[in-house]
Amino acid sequence: MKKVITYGTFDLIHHGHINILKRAKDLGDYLVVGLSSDEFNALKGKAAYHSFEERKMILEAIKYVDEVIPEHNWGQKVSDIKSNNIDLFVMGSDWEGKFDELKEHCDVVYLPRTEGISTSKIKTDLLNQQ
Ligand code: C2G
Repeated sequence: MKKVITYGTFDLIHHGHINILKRAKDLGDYLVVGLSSDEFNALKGKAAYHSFEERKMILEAIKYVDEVIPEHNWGQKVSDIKSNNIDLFVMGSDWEGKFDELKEHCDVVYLPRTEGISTSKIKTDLLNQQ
């Protein structure tokens, strides 16, 4: 069984998120998502609309996602890869090259981002509609 992992905040789930989850799952048999905790989001300078538990529930309802684990910090990826027997690490192309050190432990693939959508765009567009 080929196990894939990807990480993110996945707030206000949109088709860009679904696209990366679908493509990541298509590259293997089992997809683990490292979901950023609310505390880690604060470190990333992000304030998610949905709490970790709400974002976890939504992700677990997506057919491409097999398992959700918490992402607490930048440094846990190697131990996650080892403890979950991960074969492939996938991220969107906005992270191109940023996680290449993981190539010592598994394959690393960056997939093209879905253009024209982002959680911050959703927030901005909704504000402008008011
Ligand atoms: N993404 C995408 N297309 C978009 C928006 C997002 O492909 N239009 C991808 C991102 O490239 C990322 C994933 O969806 O691979 C999740 O994006 P975010 O929720 O914004 O996560 P991010 O803030 O990038 O956190 O340790 C890694 C970090 O946790 C990643």
